[in-house]
Amino acid sequence: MKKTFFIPNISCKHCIMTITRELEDLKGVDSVQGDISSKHVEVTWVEPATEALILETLEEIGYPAENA
Ligand SMILES: [Cu+2]
Repeated sequence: MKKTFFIPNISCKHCIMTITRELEDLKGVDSVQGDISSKHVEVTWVEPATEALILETLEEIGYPAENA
């Protein structure tokens, strides 16, 4: 699965680093590519990771995603 999430709280490279680290910790997440200016993060994953789990994790770490 591959999806781009819009994360309004992204403001600098540290936000991208935090999001990348936390999402890559999830089993099944293959890659995380963030872009500061567009506030978009592209995530590639396989099971057991799920979109719901990714959204939940983003919420927990203070970077809730909105529909792009
Ligand atoms: Cu930041």
